[in-house]
Amino acid sequence: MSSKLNQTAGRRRFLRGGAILGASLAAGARAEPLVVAPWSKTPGEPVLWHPYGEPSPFEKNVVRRSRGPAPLPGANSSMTPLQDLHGIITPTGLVFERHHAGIPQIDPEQHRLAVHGLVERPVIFTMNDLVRLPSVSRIHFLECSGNTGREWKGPGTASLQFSHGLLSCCEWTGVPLATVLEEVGVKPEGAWILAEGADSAGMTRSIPIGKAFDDALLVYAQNGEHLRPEHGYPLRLLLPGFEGNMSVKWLRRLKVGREPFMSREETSKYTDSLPDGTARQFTFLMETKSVITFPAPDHRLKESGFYEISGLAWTGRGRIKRVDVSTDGGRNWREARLQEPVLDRALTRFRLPWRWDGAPAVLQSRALDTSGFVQPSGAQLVAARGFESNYHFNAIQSWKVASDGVITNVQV
Ligand SMILES: Nc1nc2c(c(=O)[nH]1)N[C@H]1C(S)=C(S)[C@@H](COP(=O)(O)O)O[C@H]1N2
Ligand SMILES: [Mo]
Repeated sequence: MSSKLNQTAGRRRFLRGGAILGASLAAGARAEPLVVAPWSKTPGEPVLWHPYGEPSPFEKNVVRRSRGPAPLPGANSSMTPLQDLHGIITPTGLVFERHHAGIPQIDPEQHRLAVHGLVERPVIFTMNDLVRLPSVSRIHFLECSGNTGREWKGPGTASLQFSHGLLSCCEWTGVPLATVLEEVGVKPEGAWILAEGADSAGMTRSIPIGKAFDDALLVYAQNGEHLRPEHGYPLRLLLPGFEGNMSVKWLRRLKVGREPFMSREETSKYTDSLPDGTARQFTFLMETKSVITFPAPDHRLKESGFYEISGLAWTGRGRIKRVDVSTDGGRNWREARLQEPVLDRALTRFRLPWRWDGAPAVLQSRALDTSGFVQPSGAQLVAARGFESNYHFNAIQSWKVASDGVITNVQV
């Protein structure tokens, strides 16, 4: 289609939308003069009111939330309020946190990264040594593989923030790990790399050497500023599309070896129990997934009429190709509009106009990625994997809208 035709089609769609809106807007309109509010009559706050900018006080409920107190010192997570966000970038102050032993406060002058093992020239880098190397900035999602884990055993919590909030998407700036590996010279038998964090959890994961050379980043900045302490200041690993746990924060050591190192986080944890009693190990990829972020259980629809259904889709395999949305529990599907840019292993925003007639409805979204992978139904996922796992739950999510506008988490 030519761009001219595209514009015409877009305009026609818009007019149709306008017709839907018309009735409800007219009902609210008043033929009265516009009030001049107090804030229009006197100068406002000065510059540098907040030397580091903050949201409006009216947005004070848009915050990360945690399920409860830490079971062990510092071992906790907080969740991103996806229900209140727009576009694809997560504001840094709202990016979920997952720490196994709290947030270390690290002086960048004293921080070191050791690269050793099966290498020609073992090196200990300072932060200055690292940041002077050629850098890149890329936009990628990061999802904890435990995200949505409570859905394995039936409908989990009635909140998008708590069901899907271990998810973020940021612009990351850092040095390709490949550059550092070329500096130290990986020996031919080097096949895996152990990544270790400087927190007291001593988090360690084994990374296949192919991923390390392909697109792994040694990240020092997030959304344009230096990493925040809770996200790994001054240095973290980022493995695009892989489970969040492997993106080791407060990175202090990389050791090249022949085989995986079989650390705690890849044996007793972060493996997926199967119905036959065995477990899947090294399930790195985050698979195709999507969720409707408006409307969600964290909202309530006050009246029938026009709404724009909106949500997020992502895949560790590449780009999102299509998202279908159902408003009747999966009987009929309509293709949603994907908002540009649709980036490689980044969150993709989708939108679909909807007129709610006030009757009960079940909203669902289903993503398809460029590799041809379709997001499974809950039944398909459980048939393949059983329900003993805590990780990698990526099934279609259903939100039920009741006639009073209350929204709940259901499985259909
Ligand atoms: N050193 C270290 N790295 C870590 C963790 C940790 O506890 N210690 N948590 C991991 C887990 S489980 C996840 S999901 C991501 C979360 O990154 P974020 O807190 O920046 O969102 O960091 C990973 N990297
Ligand atoms: Mo995680």
